[in-house]
Order: sequence, then C-alpha cells, then structure tokens
Amino acid sequence: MNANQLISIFDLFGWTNVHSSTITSGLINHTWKIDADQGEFILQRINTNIFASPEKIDANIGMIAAYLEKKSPDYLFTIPVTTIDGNRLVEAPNQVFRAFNYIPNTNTISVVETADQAKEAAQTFASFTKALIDFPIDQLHITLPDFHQLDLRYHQFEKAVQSNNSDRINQSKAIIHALENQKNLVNQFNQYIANKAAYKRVMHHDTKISNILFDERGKGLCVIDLDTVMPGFLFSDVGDMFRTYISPVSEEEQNLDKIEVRKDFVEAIYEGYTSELKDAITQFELDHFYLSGEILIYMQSLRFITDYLQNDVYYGKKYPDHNLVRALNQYRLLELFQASTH
Ligand code: GN1
Ligand code: MG
Repeated sequence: MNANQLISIFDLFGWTNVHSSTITSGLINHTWKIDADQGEFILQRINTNIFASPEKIDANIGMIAAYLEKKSPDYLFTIPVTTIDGNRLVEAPNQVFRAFNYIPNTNTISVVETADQAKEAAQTFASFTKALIDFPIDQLHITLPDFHQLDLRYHQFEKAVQSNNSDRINQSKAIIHALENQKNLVNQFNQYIANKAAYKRVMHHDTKISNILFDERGKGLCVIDLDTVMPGFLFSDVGDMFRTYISPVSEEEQNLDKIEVRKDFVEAIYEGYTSELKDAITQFELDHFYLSGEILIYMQSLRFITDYLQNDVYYGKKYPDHNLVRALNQYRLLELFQASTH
C-alpha cells in the first residue's frame, strides 16, 4: 500500500492534516494511530485474504453494540466511525479499512508482566462474555468458519505432512513426530465439543493482552480487535489466555530455554476468569479449564508447523525457519504447561 492510497482513505473519512504512525504488530491486520484536525483515531486494514467477509464482522459489532447499549449502557464498547458517506467499511482491492475513535488515557500492554495483569485481563475478557450471556447467539455471523476446530487443524497438519515439501519436512521431523504423539488431545477436544454441558457463548477468540484497553491505573476498560468475535466454546478464550500470558516470553522467542510456566499466572487466570463469570460457568467448563490451555497451545503449534510446511503463506516470516521456530516454541510451552497442570 503506498502513501497516496492511504491519503485517499484519510479523505474518505474527511480527515485533514493527518499524522499517521503504525502501531501494530498483529500477524494478520495492520493498525495505525491517526492524529488529524478532526481528532485521534485508530485506522485498521483488514486482510481480506483471511477475513473474506468483513461485512459479517461489521454486522456482528453492530449487533453487539446495540445489545450492550440497551442492556448494559455503562459497558464500554467501541464501534467503528463512519466515513463522510456514512460507511463503516471502506473497500479497496484485497483489503478493507475501518476506523475507531481513539479512547484517550488508555494503554495497551504487549507482554504480561505481573500476575495481577493476568488476573485483570482474564476478568476483562470474562466480563465481555458475561455482558453478552443472554445475547441471541445464533444471530452472530461466523466470521472465520472452523477457526478453533482442532480436528480440522489436525487434518490440515496431516495433509501438509503428506505434501512434497521434503526439505522442510526433513527439517521438522522431530516436531511432526511430537505433535502426532499428542493426537489424543484431538479426541479430548472432540469429546469436549460434543458434550451437552459445553455451552456456546460469545467468545472473543483472540485473548492476548494487547487486545484490551487499560486505564492509567491498570484497570481493564474494554476489549478490542473484534474480528473473531463469534459463537464459540469457553476453551477458546481461556486457552488463548494460558497460551499467551503464562510464559515470560512470547511465541516469537527463539531461545526456547526462556520459555517458562509462571504458576502464579496460571492461578491468576483461573481466579480472574471464574470469579467474574461464576454465575454462568458450568462444572463441566471448570473441569476442563486447564485442558483449554492444552488445546489452544497445541493448536497453535499445529498451525505454525502447517504454515511452515506450506511455505509460510498464512503467517509470513521474518527469517527462513521462522514458523518452524514458532511451532517448536509453542510445543515447548505445551509440554511445560502439561507438566505443571497434570
Ligand atoms: C493471529 O494477527 P493476530 O496476532 O491478531 C491469528 C491467531 C493466532 C495469532 C498467533 C485470524 O492473530 O489465531 O493465535 O495470530 N489470527 C487469525 O500470533 O488467524
Ligand atoms: Mg487478532
């Protein structure tokens, strides 16, 4: 995307004297902070190779906003601003843009540094699901079909292993074997989703801590990055918190010896999440709380190695074996997490 294209997007929103700076960092979308005469905004480019139907995302956000406004008017929820022509989405080839008002005096956190932060984040995601506990869930669009379907992710992995990418398959023999040895998790996943006591809830599906806006005192104000908000099971949000909060280093860390499970952070997620959602959470969901972490960490390792075997088409790479290293990183985390929770 060149500067002129970006400027024409600014024009559609009616922004003048724009100063823009890149702020993230996600593997899929791109985000800018905008300072203009009209105020401060967050501009996002949605990758439509991955999110094929941005209008479904927008419809979900609109329905949820309308519901919350009626039922929980104090709940802070951000909805995209409109262009001069009254549109919340701006279409360009292979990409779609949208913008939000920037909420002043808020911070994001990129790495979970304290157990208190983990607890606060868990509470903030739980309160989102809690505020929507009676939302007519069938009205929500599925923005990414089968997103956290472990069974399907495993099949995609198997197919990638059977491909002709012999160099990369040779490079990743050990991790392929290790992942195959953990296939029992796929069975446990299938039993989980088939159980009547596993409720469908409004899940965020991307509960990394950078998807929360905090106030200056470290209190979670609201959840952001709502593209994957759709019906799901509790394991999705819970599991992705374990995956992304418990280790002092992220999935990007190449020195695997730095990966750790911080037990007090594991407890903090449990405390924060279950205390907030206590009236709704079922015994079944509690019994499978830690399994959620195994499912999501395992799934992420499968997804990274699958992408490696498919030449990095989904996640991209910054160095040659990037997705192999990410897969190994997540596998190490899985082993450590299993050792600490079994
Ligand atoms: C992607 O782009 P980002 O960081 O928000 C991915 C998540 C993965 C994550 C791993 C739509 O999220 O599922 O957990 O990368 N989102 C999609 O970093 O595939
Ligand atoms: Mg995301």
